[in-house]
Amino acid sequence: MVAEVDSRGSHQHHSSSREHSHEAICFVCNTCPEKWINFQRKCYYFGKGTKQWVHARYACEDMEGQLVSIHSLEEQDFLTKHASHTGSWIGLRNLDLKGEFVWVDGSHVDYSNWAPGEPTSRSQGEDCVMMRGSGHWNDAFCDRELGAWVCDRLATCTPPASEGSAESVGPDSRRGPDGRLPAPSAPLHS
Ligand SMILES: [Ca+2]
Repeated sequence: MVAEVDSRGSHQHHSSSREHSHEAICFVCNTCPEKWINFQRKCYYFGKGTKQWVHARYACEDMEGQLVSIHSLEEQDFLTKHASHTGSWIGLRNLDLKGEFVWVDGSHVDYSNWAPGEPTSRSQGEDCVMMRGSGHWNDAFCDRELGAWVCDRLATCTPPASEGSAESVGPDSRRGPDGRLPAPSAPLHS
């Protein structure tokens, strides 16, 4: 069972119309738009083309995504496998004078994968973060032209196809007036 909660903290309206008063429906959340790759509950787009950080951010937003945020070793490993070997912009940047890095999508910085000696922003004014081919992070100048970037967005959730639904749905299906199959005690032979 997957709770319908957006782990990144943005709004996601909770739909209860299908869940009231009967058994829970387990939604499968792995549907992605074309050209996006699913991993766990998110979809990833590996963009190619020379861009500064802010233009990579816009490119993701144009596709209804965000520059990627990374929250676990598993997610990092997935990205390292798929991302450009020459480095990709990610959604982390240094917003303020305190030197704190924040994710574009507002999620907590609960994982990091800095390269040894990084970040160096405090002394050098590097405020935008890239992922090297090794997967390690480096803060870099935001106007640097990088050849790749990574976007993410939540995967779309769909209820799983119930067993036998493909042949049972029809004009004379056994579904009741509320659209549900009868209780298991009802005879199911045809
Ligand atoms: Ca750096």
